[in-house]
Amino acid sequence: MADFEPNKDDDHGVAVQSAKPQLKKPPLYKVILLNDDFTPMAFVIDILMHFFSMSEDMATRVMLQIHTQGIGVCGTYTKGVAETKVCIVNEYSRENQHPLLCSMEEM
Ligand code: TYC
Repeated sequence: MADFEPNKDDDHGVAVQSAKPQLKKPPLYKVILLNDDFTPMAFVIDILMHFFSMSEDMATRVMLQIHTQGIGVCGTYTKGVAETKVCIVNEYSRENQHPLLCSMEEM
C-alpha cells in the first residue's frame, strides 16, 4: 500500500480545501459571590474552602476582596459545573439562613 504523503501534490489541479476542525472549546463561566452586610465572614471563607477548594489563606483574601469591592470570582468552569456550584452554594446559604448570593457570568 502506498504511504500517505501530505506534501505531495496529487490532486491533479483540483482545489482541495482541508476540513475545518469540528470541535470548539466549550464556553467558560465565572462563578461569582456578591457582598452583603449580613453573611458572616467566616461563613464565606468556609464556602470558598469547601466548594471551591481554596486554602484558608486564599479563601480569606478572596472574601476580603468581595467585602471591599462588592464582587469576586470563586473560579471558572464549564456551564454545567458552574450551574451546579451556584445551586449548591445558594442552597447551603439558605439552609444556614444567610443572604449570600452566588451567581455566574459567561467569560
Ligand atoms: N460583608 C460581610 C460582613 O461584613 C462579609 C461578606 C463577604 C459577605 C463576602 C458576603 O460575599 C461576601 N460580614
